Amino acid sequence: MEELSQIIEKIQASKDLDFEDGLLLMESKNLPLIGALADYVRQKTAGDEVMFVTNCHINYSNICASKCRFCAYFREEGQKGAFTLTIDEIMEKAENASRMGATELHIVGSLNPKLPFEYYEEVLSKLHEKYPSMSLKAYTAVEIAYLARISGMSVKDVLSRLKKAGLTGLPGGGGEIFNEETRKKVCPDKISGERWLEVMETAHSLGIKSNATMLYGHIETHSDIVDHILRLRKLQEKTGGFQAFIPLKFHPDNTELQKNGLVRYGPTGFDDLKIIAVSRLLLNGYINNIKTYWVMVGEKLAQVGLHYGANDIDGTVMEERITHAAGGAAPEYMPKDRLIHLIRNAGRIPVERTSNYKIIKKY
Ligand code: V47
Repeated sequence: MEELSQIIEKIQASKDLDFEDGLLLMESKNLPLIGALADYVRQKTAGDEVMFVTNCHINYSNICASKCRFCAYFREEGQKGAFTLTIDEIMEKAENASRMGATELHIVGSLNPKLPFEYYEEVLSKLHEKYPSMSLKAYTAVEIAYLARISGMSVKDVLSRLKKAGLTGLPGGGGEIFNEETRKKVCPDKISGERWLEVMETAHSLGIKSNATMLYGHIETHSDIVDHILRLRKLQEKTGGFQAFIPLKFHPDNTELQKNGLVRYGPTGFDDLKIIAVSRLLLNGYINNIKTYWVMVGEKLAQVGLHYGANDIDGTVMEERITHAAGGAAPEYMPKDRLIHLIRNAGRIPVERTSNYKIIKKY
């Protein structure tokens, strides 16, 4: 308690926490206290409502030039299990999602050298034409930077054309960990953290909202975690375009990091709750929605996360593939009733939202 007394004072006075505060929190083992502080801040900023969305993930391809060492999902062209969906196949998946009541499609894939920019644009325009009220949260900042590179267009032009085709917002994937040295070790061929932030800044300047993520529990240090969250906070101060922060729990199975012996086990439950709580505390006043992502932490811990600073449980997530390829044990789909049950049992009010955080229904 003593070690965190200055932090408690800052929180009570609604002052921003700084890098040193973040490190102290990360190093502390006083999880109940950190959780209580985060819960206090969550109550003040987000109240007792817990958001969720009825959504479906569509992964259009797993053939990827990036070959990240934490990823068990990608395949090389011609390798067993490699696939690329045709636009008709994507439409079929969207039809199924629409029949199941989805209001958001989360569309991400890979850096597939065979797919031209026009494929990405047509996916959105066809979906938008057929399902005009469906939110299309599509393509990470990494995919957007790749599209700019292969098409010769600027990031701004890529985003403008995609917006015109029906893009609602960008998912937060590809953030991984911004620290340059660590990033080089876990995803050497991916764009830098600074480039990721630049793409997000351009999206926000065009009125395209986005989410932000951080992959934790691999080889990163506490300092990398605090640095990552504070870089996001700095950009948010400038643009206000991030809608939610989602800490992503690393799953090591079938990944290069595990095969090389660099990571043996993924994060523990203690780490999962600590990261949610520290994110809430560091982002207080900047990003108001913190997700506890049941697909990665499991439904039981996701529910507990609602008492450690989170106010959003993501969604029904039909067809999640990336975590499952790396040993994720959560189901691939969570019926809406079950999400509502989890939220209510945590003593909170379930609120169904759109992709862009408009309220659809309170339960
Ligand atoms: O960018 C890859 C991560 C991300 C592994 O914006 C892994 O609302 C754990 O970004 N273990 C994709 N994680 C998922 C993502 C996401 C999910 C839910 C909601 C939103 C949102 C975004 O998954 C990748 C990468 O960081 N990832 N491999 C792994 N082995």
